[in-house]
Amino acid sequence: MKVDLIIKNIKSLYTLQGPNRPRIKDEMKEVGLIENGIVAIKDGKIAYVGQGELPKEFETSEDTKIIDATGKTVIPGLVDSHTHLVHGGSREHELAMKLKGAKYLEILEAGGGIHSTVKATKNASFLELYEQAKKSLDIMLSFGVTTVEAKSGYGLDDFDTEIKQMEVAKKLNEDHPVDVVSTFMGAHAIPERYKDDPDKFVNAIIDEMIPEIAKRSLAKFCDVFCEKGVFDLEQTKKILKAGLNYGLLPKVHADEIEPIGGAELAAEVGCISADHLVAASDKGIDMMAEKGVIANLLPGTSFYLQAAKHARAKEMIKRGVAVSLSTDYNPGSCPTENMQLVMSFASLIYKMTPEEVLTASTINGAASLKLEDQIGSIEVGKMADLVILDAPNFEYTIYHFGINHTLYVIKSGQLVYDKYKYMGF
Ligand code: IZC
Ligand code: ZN
Repeated sequence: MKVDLIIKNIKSLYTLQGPNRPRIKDEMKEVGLIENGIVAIKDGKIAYVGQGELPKEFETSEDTKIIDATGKTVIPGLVDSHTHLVHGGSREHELAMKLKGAKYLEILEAGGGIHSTVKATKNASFLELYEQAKKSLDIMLSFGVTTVEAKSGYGLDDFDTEIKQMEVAKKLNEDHPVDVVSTFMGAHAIPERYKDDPDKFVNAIIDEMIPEIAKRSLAKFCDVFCEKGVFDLEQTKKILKAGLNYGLLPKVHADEIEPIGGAELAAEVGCISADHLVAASDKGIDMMAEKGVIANLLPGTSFYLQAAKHARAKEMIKRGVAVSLSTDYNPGSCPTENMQLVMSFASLIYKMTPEEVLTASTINGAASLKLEDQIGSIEVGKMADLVILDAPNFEYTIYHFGINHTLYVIKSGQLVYDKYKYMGF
């Protein structure tokens, strides 16, 4: 077999080899480390993974590219499975309010926060939204992210803007090397004109928006901001069940700020993931473990909100919940595309081991997007998405925090990021 690309002499190759399902408990520590590793790629897929030299049956030609990874680390492409990628404007004007003690939900209640981004997104053209999101996607790629989830939710009752956001995500998925998976999140805030009758907005989402989005195949998932003062448990359940009826898989922003039973609801509905979970109860965690709901945790957000509490990641892992990690990149509560920083936070704040962090950011992230059979590990037949890090081992990248360790990114077998080329020398 002739191969297209070989990465050889890899000091630390983390394959994440194992079952194509979310990894739980001690499985999260099993990262399939190979020292002096080698990977061969053909037609965008992994053709060989091993140690030392390539076996004889694999041949090279003049066209075969060879990357010498002496002293370097190779990991699967990172999966950022919770972002609000496509949006207009930014919210730095809210920083002064926050520093004076204004809380996220207070700013939202006063008509700022999400509502401010709704205005900016409505006023932005398709091209402006595309350019802004592309810039973020480029940054994410530079940090080693090869698959990203993108939520709508800055149109709310302005359905055209919701559609515009999802069309931008679709176009970026076509044009950009990073894969973009789309989520419909019309239920992100209660629009001003529905303030006195939020159920009317819930009905509009269920009766008008969800069927149309399903018809146009604009989203894989449906998500709701289930939070005190936003969407309650009943409304959330109704929306997620309606989405399921149209083939949209459920996800939920659960127990981010107030413990209102979001984790329990996620288990009851059978969500693929419940996200945030800062205030999740023991009962909710146990129910999630029982139903196989992934806890998609976002430590960058609780850090940025300067929250008093953080998600109890280690307790969740102990109780058998599969944990994934994401940036939550959004203009309000976590304006960063830096997945590597989030991974350091997960270790330093949650006390997750580097191995658990790596599992959470690769195969478990893939499972949060229902893509675990295609991406998330470096195994024969899987998509050739991998990152070459300028570090002797993965642990080093957690320890040396806040910087970008990426040297090269390979997406579907193509070299799509080269640190030194990117810098122009
Ligand atoms: O724009 O504030 N938490 N939704 C729920 C967000 C953060 C995004 C935002
Ligand atoms: Zn979010």
